[in-house]
Amino acid sequence: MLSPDSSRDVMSGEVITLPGGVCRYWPAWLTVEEASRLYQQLLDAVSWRQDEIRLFGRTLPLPRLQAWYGDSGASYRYSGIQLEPLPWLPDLYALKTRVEQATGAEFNSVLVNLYRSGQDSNGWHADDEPELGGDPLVASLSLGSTRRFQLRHKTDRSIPVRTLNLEAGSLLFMGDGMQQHWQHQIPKTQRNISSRINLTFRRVIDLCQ
Ligand SMILES: O=C(O)CCC(=O)C(=O)O
Ligand SMILES: [Mn+2]
Repeated sequence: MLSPDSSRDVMSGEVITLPGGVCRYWPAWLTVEEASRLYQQLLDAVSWRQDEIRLFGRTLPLPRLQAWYGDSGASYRYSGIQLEPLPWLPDLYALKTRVEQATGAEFNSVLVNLYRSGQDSNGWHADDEPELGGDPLVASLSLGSTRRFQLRHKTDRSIPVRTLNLEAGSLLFMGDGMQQHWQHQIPKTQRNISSRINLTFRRVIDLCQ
């Protein structure tokens, strides 16, 4: 059942209109077979790294593994972690092209996350670093275990939190206003689940231009 502020169209996905932002969502963007093949291939092929973050004066391991791929020069820094792009893997580049066709946006990089279990997570944040420009567009493709993805307004806490269960093969496009006005997270879960891979395609703008 779609809520009154959403509409569905095969090409443009389900449009989720929020105060100050808009998303488009394709729950089964890849077939089950394709999603499971890509999950296995990426699990093996991606150069996973365990980064650390400094929080309240302590250094802690990031609660997930990650990797950054993209065009040369598409460097990205968040939470004090500097990411230099690895050259595109063929699977990642092919997905980037398809995601661009579906969303109409252009991307030059992808952050790949590996949530090893329900204890891995991604806290409330927006993808609003300066190198992503004024109103970043981000496309998120999920593989492996289903995880809860939540959205909350940055300032108006009277607006209810929105939750989407991102299944393998789903594509979520966070469009205009979403990084300016909303935050998102993947909370931990006590459920005994296996791992999940998430790809967020992004466009790094050359700040030196
Ligand atoms: O795993 C997800 O669905 C979201 C990942 C994310 O928001 C990020 O890496 O910035
Ligand atoms: Mn994010």
